[in-house]
Formats: sequence, structure tokens, C-alpha cells
Amino acid sequence: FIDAVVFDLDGVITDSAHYHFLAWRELARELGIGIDEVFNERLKGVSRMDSLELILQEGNQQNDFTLSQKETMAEKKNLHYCEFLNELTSQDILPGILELITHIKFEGISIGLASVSRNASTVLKALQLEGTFDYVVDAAKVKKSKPDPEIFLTACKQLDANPKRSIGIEDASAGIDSIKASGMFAVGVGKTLFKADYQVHATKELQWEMIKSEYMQWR
Ligand code: B16
Ligand code: MG
Repeated sequence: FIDAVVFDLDGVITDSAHYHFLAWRELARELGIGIDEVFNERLKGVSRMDSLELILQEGNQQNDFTLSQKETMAEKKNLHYCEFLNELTSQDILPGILELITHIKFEGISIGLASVSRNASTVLKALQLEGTFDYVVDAAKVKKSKPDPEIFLTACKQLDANPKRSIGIEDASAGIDSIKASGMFAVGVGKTLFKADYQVHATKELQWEMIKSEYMQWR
């Protein structure tokens, strides 16, 4: 009765969302723009260039740079972010995730990954999760970033799953919107994901039996 479970990467499988934040905060600081964790919620699940635009808007600097200058800034942020990724190991898989994946696979349900990050394959490799997911959709495979449903719909299609019989797990508000727009059941990991069909505060609270029972009530 469940076709597939599709996971977000940054912030669900590992805390790379925090490294994105540290790298953006440094770039913003150089521009004289202050950003905090609250502002960072708006960057989660949003593509690299769109994230830069949001930061520049925050500092009223959106019209101050050419596209090429913006690309240089985004590249600089990415190099900084990649320095953090060099330190990433399988120890950085968030609590409860491997157990959850094991339970889902035991029931013969497909699992997918939906990340708009261009670094998704590097992150999966560092975590030693290559080959774990039946299908991975990353930035190279979609045209539109979350909150558009394209990424979750692509994952379902490739997994031969009906979105209405599938579950998406996200830590970002834009990601929950993407899951809901695709017709899937949305599980949120965080404190302010009000549109999620079921919300937990941290990955260690992701219990498969609980998720299934919430899904059964929703369908
Ligand atoms: P990159 P997800 C997203 O990944 C992040 O949440 C978001 O903060 C980031 O800007 C985006 O990937 C692009 O990442 O700069 O590595 O291409 O949450 O969809 O796994
Ligand atoms: Mg995320």
C-alpha cells in the first residue's frame, strides 16, 4: 500500500544544511549583510543562485552586481562549502536514518533521494551511501527547484511509484511545499513545517511504524 519513500538530502540524511549556512553566512558577512539561522530557513531546499538572490535582497544589493559577479560569488560560497564536505564521513549520517531505511527496505518499498544540490553525489559518496537509494534525482535532472513538485514527481516516476501512494521526507519549508504539490504524504523534520502532514522535531524521532500509521489515517 506504499509505493515509495523519497528522502531529501541536506538536513534529513545529514546536517549539511548547517554547512550551507556557515558558507553563506561568511559570504554575506563579506558583503556587509548579516544572516542568522532564522533567515537560513528560507535558503533550505532553494538552489544555489536563488539562495544568493535572497541574501542580496536581504542586503538591498540585488541590483548591485552583474550575473558574472554573482556567479563568482556563488562559486566562492561553494568552494567554502566543499571544504566542509571534505570532512564528512558515514559518522555524519543523522541518528535514526539508517534504521529507517532498513525498515523500509525490509518491506520491499523503493527508496529515492530528491536533492536540488549539485553536490549530492559527493555528499552520498562521503557518507558511504552510494547505491543505497533505488533512484537519485539531483540538480542535473530537474529544471525547477523546490517548491516546484518536479523533483519529487521525477523521483516517483523513476521509481514507478504513484505519488498518492508515496511519502516524502523534508526539513525545508520549500521542500514540504514541493512534496504536497506532487500529491505525496509529507513528513517534516523540524519545528516550523506547519504544512507537513506529519512532523517530528529530529531525525531520531522518525519511526517507521509511526509514519505508516499517520500515512494510513491521511489516505
Ligand atoms: P548546492 P536539498 C539543497 O539541497 C539545500 O537545502 C540548499 O540549501 C542548497 O542551496 C541547494 O541544495 C543547492 O546546493 O549549492 O550544493 O548545489 O535540501 O534539496 O538536498
Ligand atoms: Mg533539505
